[in-house]
Amino acid sequence: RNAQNRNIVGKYSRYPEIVNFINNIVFDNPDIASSYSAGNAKTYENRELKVLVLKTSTSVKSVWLDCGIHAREWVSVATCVYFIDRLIKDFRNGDQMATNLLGYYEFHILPIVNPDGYEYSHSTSRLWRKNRRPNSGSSCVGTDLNRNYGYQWMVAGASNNPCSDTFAGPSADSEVETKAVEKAINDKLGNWDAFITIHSYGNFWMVPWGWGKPQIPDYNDLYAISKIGADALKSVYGTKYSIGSPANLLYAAAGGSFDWTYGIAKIKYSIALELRPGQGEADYTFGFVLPEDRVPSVGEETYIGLKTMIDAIRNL
Ligand code: ING
Ligand code: ZN
Repeated sequence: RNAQNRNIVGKYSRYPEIVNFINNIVFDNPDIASSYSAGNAKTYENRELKVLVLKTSTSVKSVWLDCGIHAREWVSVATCVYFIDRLIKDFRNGDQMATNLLGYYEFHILPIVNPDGYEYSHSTSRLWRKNRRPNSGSSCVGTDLNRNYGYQWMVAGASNNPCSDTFAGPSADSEVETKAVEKAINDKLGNWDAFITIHSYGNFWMVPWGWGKPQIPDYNDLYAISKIGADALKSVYGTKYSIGSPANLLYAAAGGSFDWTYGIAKIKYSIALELRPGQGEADYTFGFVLPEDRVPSVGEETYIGLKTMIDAIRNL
């Protein structure tokens, strides 16, 4: 166990600190924690996509949670870290919902889908969004990983210009980060009860589709479960979320991860969140650059919202 490190829970932290955090969790909790490298892949800058698995001997189905697909959305990454810490603490303290959840589910948590971009947003350019792989024939770097997934790729809200922040990549599933997540999902296909991917900002609790306005066949079921989560989240600090699809709440955007998990991997409860700040809040003008002292409350409310939603899915 590496005890030299600062406690990163409730803080913004760097990629190596999060790798250490996961390694320490595994070392300290050998009965419930393990980790693997998604897709056994390395990013362009040679980083691993380290997934933490939390489960018990009775876990039968699986839940996926990822954060940090977009580099600048730091509060997303910090919320995955908070979620891991709090779920383990609640479980150890005998919290009923945490006990029920880990008694039934295997959690796969990837706190940073886009480590190269994340580090670049810390070192060089705070508002960087994409990954950091160079594009052939252009001096502009990076692909928007949430436009790169291979379902209805490039049909709306994505760009074929490598200099755009929403560049969808040279082809569908071209990026190692995309392929790694798809491989991890494919390796347990049919076993996932939920896929949850976390962004910031705007306070949105989102269901597919991103690619366009048509309503999914399961809309009413996804809405009901989202309402349970958003109500639980609101009960903590009064934060209000709007529920709906990206195409209806924000803008149409194809190639997002949850369109792929819903459309291709057939994970019914495919959910995407946009964390704080939300419109109408005093913090709204901070946008992606939310002050670090908000991290513990965002982490806590999101944890309560997600755990309540997942427990409702478990009880279906
Ligand atoms: N928002 C998401 C984006 O990629 C989204 C919204 C989610 C679109 C899921 C499509 C699918 O644009 C941010 N803030 O990145
Ligand atoms: Zn995002």
